Amino acid sequence: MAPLHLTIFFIFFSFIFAASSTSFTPTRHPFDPLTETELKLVRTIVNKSYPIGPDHKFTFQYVGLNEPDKSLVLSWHSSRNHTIKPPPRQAFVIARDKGKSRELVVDFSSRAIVSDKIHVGNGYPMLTNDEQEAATDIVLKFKAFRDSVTKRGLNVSEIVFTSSTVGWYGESEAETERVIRMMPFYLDGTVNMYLRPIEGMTIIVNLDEMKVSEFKDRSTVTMPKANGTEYRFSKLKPPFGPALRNAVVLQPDGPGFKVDGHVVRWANWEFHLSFDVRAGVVISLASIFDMDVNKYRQVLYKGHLSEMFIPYMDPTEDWYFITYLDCGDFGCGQCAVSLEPYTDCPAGAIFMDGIFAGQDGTPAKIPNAICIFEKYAGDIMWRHTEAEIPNLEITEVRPDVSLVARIVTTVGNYDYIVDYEFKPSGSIKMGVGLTGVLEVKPVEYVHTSEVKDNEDLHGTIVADNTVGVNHDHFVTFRLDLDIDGTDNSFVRNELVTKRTAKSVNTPRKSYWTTSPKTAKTEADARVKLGQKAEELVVVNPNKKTKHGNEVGYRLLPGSVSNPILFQDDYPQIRAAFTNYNVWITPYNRSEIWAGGLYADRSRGDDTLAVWSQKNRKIEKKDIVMWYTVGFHHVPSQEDFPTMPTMSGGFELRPTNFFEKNPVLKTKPIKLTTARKCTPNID
Ligand SMILES: *[C@@H]1O[C@H](CO)[C@@H](O)[C@H](O)[C@H]1NC(C)=O
Ligand SMILES: *[C@@H]1O[C@H](CO)[C@@H](O)[C@H](O)[C@H]1NC(C)=O
Ligand SMILES: *[C@@H]1O[C@H](CO)[C@@H](O)[C@H](O)[C@H]1NC(C)=O
Ligand SMILES: *[C@@H]1O[C@H](CO)[C@@H](O)[C@H](O)[C@H]1NC(C)=O
Ligand SMILES: *[C@@H]1O[C@H](CO)[C@@H](O)[C@H](O)[C@H]1NC(C)=O
Ligand SMILES: [Cu+2]
Repeated sequence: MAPLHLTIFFIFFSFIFAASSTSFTPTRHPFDPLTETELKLVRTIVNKSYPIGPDHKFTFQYVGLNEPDKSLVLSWHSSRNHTIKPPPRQAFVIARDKGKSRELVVDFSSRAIVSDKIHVGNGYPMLTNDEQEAATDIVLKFKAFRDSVTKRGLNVSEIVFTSSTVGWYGESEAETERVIRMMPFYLDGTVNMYLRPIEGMTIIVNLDEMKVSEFKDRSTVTMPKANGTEYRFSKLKPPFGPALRNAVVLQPDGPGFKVDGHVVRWANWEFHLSFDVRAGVVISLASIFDMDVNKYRQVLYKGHLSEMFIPYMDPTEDWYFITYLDCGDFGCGQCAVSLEPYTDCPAGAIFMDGIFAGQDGTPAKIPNAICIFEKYAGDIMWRHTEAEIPNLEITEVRPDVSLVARIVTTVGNYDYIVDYEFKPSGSIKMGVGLTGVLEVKPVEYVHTSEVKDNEDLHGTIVADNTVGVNHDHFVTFRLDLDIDGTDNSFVRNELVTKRTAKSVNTPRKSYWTTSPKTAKTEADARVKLGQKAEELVVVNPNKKTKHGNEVGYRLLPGSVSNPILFQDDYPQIRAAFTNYNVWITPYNRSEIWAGGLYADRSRGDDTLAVWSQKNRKIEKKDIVMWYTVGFHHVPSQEDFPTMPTMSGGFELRPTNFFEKNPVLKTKPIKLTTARKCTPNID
C-alpha cells in the first residue's frame, strides 16, 4: 500500500481584522517580557552592589518582570490612547548570594535596586540550566563515580545525566543544603536515554559549593536494552504506518490575526502574550469586543501556569524523592523548546522567542518558544437545520475557528504541550497535552509471569526489563479573572433534585432546579469536583444584563483526577495546592506560585492551601481562580518508546456575559478545498 500524497487546502476567512504583517514591532507595554537590553541592564545594575562572577558566589536564579501594580496597569490600559503613564518598569531577581537567596527589585528608569532582601524561610529558588550542566561535569570527573562505572563494566563516555530535585521528607533543621540528585543514564546504542537508567547510584551534588556531597553505589546491574528504544524516523526501518495523508491548511489572505509588539488581536479578541522563565506563556489583559456595546470588555487580567506536581509511586531508595514541582524546580519557561514550523504548529503560525537570563545574568534565547496560529479542526461553532416548516428548509452553519497560543515545555523526559485557545464565542480553553518518554525502572523481568507473588512493581512492564512507574501529573493554572471589572464574586450554583409537590398535578416524580450560593470567604470556594452537580461561575455582581442576570464566566472542568496520596505524606504537604480542584483567593501580587515562591525543598508552608487558610473575604472583590488539571498515569505498552499525546484541559465560557449569542452575526465562511481532489481509496 503506497502512501498517498494528497494535499488538502483550506481557505480561511479572516474575521473583523484584516490580514496583517507577521513580524513583531517593539511597543512598550507594562506586561512585555524583559528584553535582552533590559536583562543586560539588570546585570550591570546588580553588579554595582553585588559583584558577579564565579569567585563571588553570586548567581541569577530567576529574572523576570516585577509584577506591575495592578491599579496602575488598569488605568493605563483603560485610557486606551495610553496618555496615562504606564507603571514603572522593574525586574524581579532571585539570586543566590554566598549561600543565601537574595530578592532584588531593579528599577529601569532610576537604574537602581529599589528593594533588596534575604529570603529567610524554607525552600530554594528555581534551578538554572547552567548549574545543572555544571553538576554533570562535576560528577563525570568524580573519582568514586568513575570507579563505580568501571566496576559495573560500563563506559563513562556513554553516560548522560538528568538532575532531580530531592524534595523534603520531614527534615527539621532550619537550613539544609541546596542539593540535587544526579540521575545517570546509559546511551550505548540509543538516543532514548530515559529508557536506560543506571540504577542503584545515589549521587548528590551541592549546588552552592558545586561539589559531590554524597555518593553511594548499591551495584545493581540490570539495565534495559537499547534495542527497540529508537524513535527517530530516519533510523526506523519499514514497514511504516498507519499512512496519513499530507494536510496543509492554507490561508491565501495570510493569517487573520495581528501582532503588535506582544499584543495579539484576532476576531473579537485582544490580549497580551508574554514569556516568563518560570511560567512559560503568560496571557494578560484579555478582553473581548462586544458588538452590542461597541467596546472591548475585560475577561482575564492574567492567566498562566502556576505550578505542576508530578509524584511517582515507587517509595523505594532510587525513586521515593521523584515528586517534582516542575515550574518551581526547573522553570516551565526555562524548559520550553523551539517549536518546529508545520509540525509543532500549523502553517500560518507565527513565532515568538523566549528571552531569559542565564545564571551569570547574560541573556539567553529560546528561538520560537511560543507560536500563535488559527485553528480549524473541522468543528462546528453553531448550526441549525429547520425542517419542520412546510415548503421551507433552512440550514445555517458556522465553522469553529479559534486562535491558539502554544508552548511546549520539555522537562527532562516529558513534553508538556500547553495551549491557550480563544474562541469567537468568548470561550477560553486551556489545554494540556502530555507526551515524550516515560520515566522507567529496570527490572530483571520481561514477562508478568516472572513477577514474584506479593511483589509490587509500582508500574507496568512496558518492554524487556523495563517498568513504566505509576505517577500523577497535576498542572495548576492561576487565572486572575476580571469579568467586566475587578470586583467579582464566585457563585456555586448547585443543581438540586426536588420531589414534585403533591399539590402539583403531574405524573413526574422529580425535577432539578438551581440553588446559587455566593462564596463569602475562601473556605466557601474550595471545590472538589464530581461530588455534586454544580455550576461554578465568576460573576460581576455590579453588572447585569438587560434581563437582570449577573454577567459572568463559567468554569467548564475537564476530566477530574484528584490526588490520592495521604495528606500527611511529605510530597502532598508540599503540593497541598492540589487538594482541591478549584480555589478562589483575593488578589495578592505575592501569591502567584501555588507551591510557593521557593519550591525546591519547600516544606508546604507557602502554598495556596496555606494562603487559603486565612479564609479572607472574596465577595465583590478582585479574585483569582486556581484550577488544577490532573492525570493519574498507569503506564501502558503504547507509551513505549515514546508516548502518544494524552490530553486534558478546561474551558472558561461566557455565561450571561453577552445579551445573546455573540457569534450569531458571524458571516458564513466557506472552507472550500482549493484543489479538487478525488480521494483514492485502496
Ligand atoms: C562588575 O563590576 C566590576 C567592577 O566594577 C567589573 O570589573 C566587572 O567587569 C563587572 N562584571 C560584569 C559581569 O559586568
Ligand atoms: C486620552 O484619554 C483620556 C482618558 O480616556 C482623555 O481624557 C484624553 O482626552 C485623551 N487624549 C487624547 C489625546 O485623545
Ligand atoms: C567508550 O565510548 C567511547 C565513545 O562513546 C568510545 O570511543 C570508546 O571506544 C568506548 N570505550 C570502550 C572501552 O568501550
Ligand atoms: C532488535 O529487535 C528486533 C525486533 O524489535 C529484532 O528483530 C532484532 O533481532 C533485535 N536485535 C537485537 C540485537 O537484539
Ligand atoms: C499577600 O500575600 C503574602 C504572601 O502570602 C502575605 O504575606 C500577605 O499578608 C498577603 N497580603 C494580604 C493583604 O493578604
Ligand atoms: Cu505520565
